[in-house]
Amino acid sequence: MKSYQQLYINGQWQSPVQGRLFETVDPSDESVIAQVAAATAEDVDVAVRAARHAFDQGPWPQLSGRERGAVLRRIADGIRERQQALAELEVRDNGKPLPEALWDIEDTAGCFDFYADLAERLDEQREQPVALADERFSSVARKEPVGVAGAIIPWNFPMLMASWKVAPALAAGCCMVLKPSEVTPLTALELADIAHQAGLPAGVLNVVTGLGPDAGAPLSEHPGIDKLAFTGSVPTGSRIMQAAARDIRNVSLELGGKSPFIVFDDADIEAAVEWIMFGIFWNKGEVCSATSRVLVQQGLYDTLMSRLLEETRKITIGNGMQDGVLMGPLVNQAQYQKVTAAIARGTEEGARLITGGRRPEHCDRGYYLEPTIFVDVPVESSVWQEEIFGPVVCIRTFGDEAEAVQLANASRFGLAGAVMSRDLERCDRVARQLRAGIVWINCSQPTFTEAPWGGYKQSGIGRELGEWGLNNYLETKQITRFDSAEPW
Ligand code: TXE
Repeated sequence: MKSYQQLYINGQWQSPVQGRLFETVDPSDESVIAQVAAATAEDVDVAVRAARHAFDQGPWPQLSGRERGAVLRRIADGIRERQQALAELEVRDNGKPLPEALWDIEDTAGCFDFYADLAERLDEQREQPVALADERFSSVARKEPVGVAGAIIPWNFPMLMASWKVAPALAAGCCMVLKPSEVTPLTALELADIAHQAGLPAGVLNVVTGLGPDAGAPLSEHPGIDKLAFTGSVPTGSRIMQAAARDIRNVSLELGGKSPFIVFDDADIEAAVEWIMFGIFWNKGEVCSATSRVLVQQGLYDTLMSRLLEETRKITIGNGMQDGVLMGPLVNQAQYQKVTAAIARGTEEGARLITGGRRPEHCDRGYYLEPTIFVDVPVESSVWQEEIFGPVVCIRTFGDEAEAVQLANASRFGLAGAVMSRDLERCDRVARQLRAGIVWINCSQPTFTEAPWGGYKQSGIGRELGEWGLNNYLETKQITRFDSAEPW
């Protein structure tokens, strides 16, 4: 078994060239969980070369989809065998409650199984005939792996976010260098171990832990990378896109959000309350598609608010390992400072804080924050406009459907949105007007491995999950033959 002080490169555990380490911290009590290998540009270079060699010379891209699928299924099995331990590790590193972490790990395994199926299907669907108007020629469109992918992922769903990139890349026949977030690096190293045990050939998956500027930046700039896949903040996404632009590398980005949740006055109030609670307080609001802006039709406002306040006050905050805890600590000190600063700014900007905004009284250590609700939020305020990425929801009223749509779309983000109403025609109409990549009707947040995930506007470029996720890692080649005996 590996040590967290080593990187997984070319099928081996290796110490970082400069021997540097960084600490990963348990946000529930601020204790150090582990010292972790801090990769630098030299290590990234070795990892990219290993992936390059595995792609250019190794068997992986040449295997049939069925053969690759078998390895992916063994990885899924390996994840399930360690589900409890992986979930507990995720709780310590990220702070989320254990039931949520168990759910993440189950979904992670499911993602590998899903892409195992798509890898198999690729065997039948790799080449499709293209009908040409000029019948002297015949043509096929053929799907081939894009090559070596560099994946940079965040800390909110550490292992699940790894699977959204690793599973489709491997299914497609790509090789990969994965850099997890320095805030939650541990389960990505476990994933490397599981992949190794599952018989993944050397160099196909390489995991380099390290800081963004020291390991992420060299990965995004490395000329040996054919494709960059990133999930994280807009500023870092922009840097990655600039690095990709230098050598015209394929890039997909999943960035932030400020997702609206529209409640019409004919909606089922209890259901609306439940979905809002889940949408913003699940995973401490550290969710890119979080229900961070709620738009309530005037007639329903008072009733909805009193029920929402009632439910919010019932939330049990504490260490994610304790039974009955619904909300754990924020992921780290930096995020705690970012969220509390945003709350202070919101109050200064005229939004009315009606609950939360403070550290709970019973928590003297750890990055705990009460669930927070702002009302009467000015549309130009930063709390309404900017991603906070914490358990903070901003609520406003609206008069009619047109105003709801206008307010919902007035954002530089466009990741997700939701609409609640008993009038399904209205739901469908509004869903089609929202400028967002994911729209939920009478629900919020359920995520399906089969369905496309990604954003409009500054929420990103490209789609993950489903067949769209696989296509991220495939090139399309045209092969055209001149069939005529006549000269051209
Ligand atoms: O993000 P970063 P941070 C948002 C959220 C949060 C904010 C900051 O609003 O408060 O981002 O979080 C790597 N070159 N989201 O600082 O910097 C980094 O090591 C290459 C939304 O954690 O985007 C990590 O692996 N890589 C989001 C990854 O980028 C670099 C989830 C994400 O970190 C790099 C997380 C560089 N120069 C945060 N600098 C979502 N959409 O789900 C950093 N990284």
